[in-house]
Amino acid sequence: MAINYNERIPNNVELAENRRLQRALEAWQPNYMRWWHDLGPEGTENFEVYLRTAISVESDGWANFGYVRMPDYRWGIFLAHPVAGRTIAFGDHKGEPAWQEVPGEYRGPLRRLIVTQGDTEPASVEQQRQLGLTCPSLYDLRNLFQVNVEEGRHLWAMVYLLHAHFGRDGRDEAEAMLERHSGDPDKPRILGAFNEPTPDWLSFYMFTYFTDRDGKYQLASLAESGFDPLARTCQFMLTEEAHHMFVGESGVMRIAQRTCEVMNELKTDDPAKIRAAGAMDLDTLQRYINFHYSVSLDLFGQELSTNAANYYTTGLKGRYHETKIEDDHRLVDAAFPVPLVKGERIVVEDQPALTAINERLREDYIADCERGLKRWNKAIKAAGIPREFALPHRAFNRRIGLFANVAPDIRISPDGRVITEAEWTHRVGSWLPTSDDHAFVGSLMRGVVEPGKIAGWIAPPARGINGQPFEFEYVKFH
Ligand code: BYC
Ligand code: FE
Ligand code: FE
Repeated sequence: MAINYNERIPNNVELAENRRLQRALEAWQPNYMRWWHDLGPEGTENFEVYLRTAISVESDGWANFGYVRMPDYRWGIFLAHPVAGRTIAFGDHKGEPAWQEVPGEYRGPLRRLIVTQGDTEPASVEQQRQLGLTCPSLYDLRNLFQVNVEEGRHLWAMVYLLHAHFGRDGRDEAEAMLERHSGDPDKPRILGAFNEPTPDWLSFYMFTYFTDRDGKYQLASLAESGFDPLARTCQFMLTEEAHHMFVGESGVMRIAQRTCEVMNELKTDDPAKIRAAGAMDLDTLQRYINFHYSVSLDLFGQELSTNAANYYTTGLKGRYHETKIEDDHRLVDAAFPVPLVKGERIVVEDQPALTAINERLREDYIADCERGLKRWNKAIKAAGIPREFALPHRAFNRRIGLFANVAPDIRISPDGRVITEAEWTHRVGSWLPTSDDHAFVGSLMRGVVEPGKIAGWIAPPARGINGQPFEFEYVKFH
């Protein structure tokens, strides 16, 4: 089960023993490389980057760091080890052996889940493709590229499942992954957040904090799947995801730290003065939090979803940490509290737990988001600044679900009040990033690529990568 890097497509699935599949994937590979060249990180063909590459799917399999020439990264197919005798943990098939092949009756919905998951991966690479040009330091540039190559690998993970288990339509879907593009008016990516631009590094850190975290929760739910190859694939993807969220959390933290430093130096909390000193004021950071959080909440789908109920009942997609939950894992008669708008107020009402599966996952996600906010607030407090970040109400700025179109002329404020469209229009500039915010943040974005140097709007990291100092030459240009 070791990863075989001697093959054209590195893998731990004994690809060489299935010539047909191997040939099909080898035929897809040049299309992937063309996509990476055209829509992957801009202008990086000759960069050597200090990257980690998996040498095994064991927990110490990440110990391998070294310089990799960007397009030579070895994208491959890595599944977590099978668990002998694994059974399905939930739904109508609870207790039956996990499926090694796609059950015919669930082929359509299973393919749809895999395609939706797969589509987000190259989308994020497309969204981030220009960021290398304006990196705040070599350390950050290296982290960006690490995230990018791993999102590319996540696409490989889903394409493998499509090729290996879905025949002709699987191959067609694999092609279509490279034909939809983020923000393309004719062929957009499937989910909303993946068509939003990621124009600056503040957006990038917010995206990796909030949107990659949706990835964590979706992957964890798919890692419970009764379809064993999907479960094992997602299990390994989760080990890569942890670093992406670390990049986001530490990135926002370092920006807030730098802002506090400037505020203390200048003894001011005036956003104009903070900006004039080349730092990002905390109000702007809060508006970015509001945007990225609300857009990421939409990724969990409708609060009440028959799709989600069916995925669960049929054993395709479970709950977060399904096997650690103590209930009957069928949920036929169970209820779950769901917030909804009643007149002037948001109230919480019990709904069938099966239809509320998406909302339950969103709830797990919200609790996880709070943890990082607490850590950011602790750092702000430690700097002596009397100010806290907060997550807006889950109903704020939603485009999917019960809060998306409550009624004409009705909106929800960040503190969860039902308000009129007029109040929204009047105040939205203090709630969501404005064009002025984007222009200001954009004006700070200049590439800093000398080892040991860093842009003025962000603090250096507490420690480097793999025990290396911050001054290490994380990227070599040729
Ligand atoms: N935008 O019944 P509903 C990641 C559609 S991120 C646009 O609630 P369901 C990553 C929905 O498709 C993780 N459309 O749907 C992060 C449905 O369409 P149809 C990605 C949306 O299926 C960073 C309709 O609305 N993985 O890995 O219960 C970097 C009704 O909705 C949206 C997954 O998402 C939206 N936001 O829930 C790189 C896992 N939301 O049927 C990577 C796989 C809903 O009416 N996907 N719609 O045509 C799923 O599990 C489900 O598809 C969803 C939606 C949870 C997304
Ligand atoms: Fe991913
Ligand atoms: Fe990710």
